[in-house]
Amino acid sequence: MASDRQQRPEGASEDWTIAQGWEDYSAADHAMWDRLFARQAKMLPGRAAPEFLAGLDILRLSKPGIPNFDELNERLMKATGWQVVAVPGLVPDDVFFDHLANRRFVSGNFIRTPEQLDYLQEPDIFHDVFGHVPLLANPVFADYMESYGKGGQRSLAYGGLDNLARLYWYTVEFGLIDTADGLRIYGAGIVSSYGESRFALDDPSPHRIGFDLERLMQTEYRIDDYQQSYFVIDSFEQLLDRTLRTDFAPLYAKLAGAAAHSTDSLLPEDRIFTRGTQDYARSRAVAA
Ligand code: HBI
Ligand code: FE
Repeated sequence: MASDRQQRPEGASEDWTIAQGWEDYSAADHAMWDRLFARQAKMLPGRAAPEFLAGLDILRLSKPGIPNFDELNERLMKATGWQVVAVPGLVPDDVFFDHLANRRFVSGNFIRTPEQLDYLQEPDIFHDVFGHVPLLANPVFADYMESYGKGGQRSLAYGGLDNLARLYWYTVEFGLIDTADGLRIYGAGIVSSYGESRFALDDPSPHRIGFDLERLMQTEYRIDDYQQSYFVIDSFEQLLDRTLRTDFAPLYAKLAGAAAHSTDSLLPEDRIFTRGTQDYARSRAVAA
């Protein structure tokens, strides 16, 4: 995690927020949103968690194109008391956690270009809003996100950020959920990605492992490619309950002395949904 504090851009407030500047989006920007939205919305039924699909409607506003945060926030506030605020890009960890702890989700205000259609380094408004907002309209997940923000603030004091960041990564960004109809995706990094929406569910390469908080907080992750392991929750209630009932301070102390598990490790105590071949990761390693 970056320890050197980033410089707050000129024009951004103390809390790093900026105006969305909805009037300034070009026709091409709005068309990019509509194109990405249509592509994902078509693919996600039968793949995404029912709670995510139910939340998608909150993004269908009075005008097509990139959602105007004023209108979106009116709906989101009614649903769960959350707000979306615009930021120029990645914000420092303490700023990020302060927003979450107060039920504000930060979103980049820019959208990717056609050259960046399937890969970009910093989260844009499509990832942040399409990926994250539908579940923020779900009361249980909304509480989980606030609780994560509060836990994030405490993790900075305990030196537990690296461990806690893995919880965010393997749930909020890349989580899978077990349903009566089979595994479904809910992580924002998956549902906002055309390629990973298929890979995470259908590809024989990655491991799919039952959620275990301590195990997951010891597991490294990849920021450069599809995940080699996904963790599967039973329900959002389980996720919220497990994190609310855990005293993280002693856990951080314990994990500080333990070696991390690699991205492709399987442990004897793992509840394995799929033992991955890791063929995809191997082919990429050879090509690199
Ligand atoms: N900033 N804009 C933005 N979006 C994030 O997801 C984000 C961030 N800053 C820090 C951060 N995430 C991390 O603290 C978490 O992923 C743990
Ligand atoms: Fe994200």
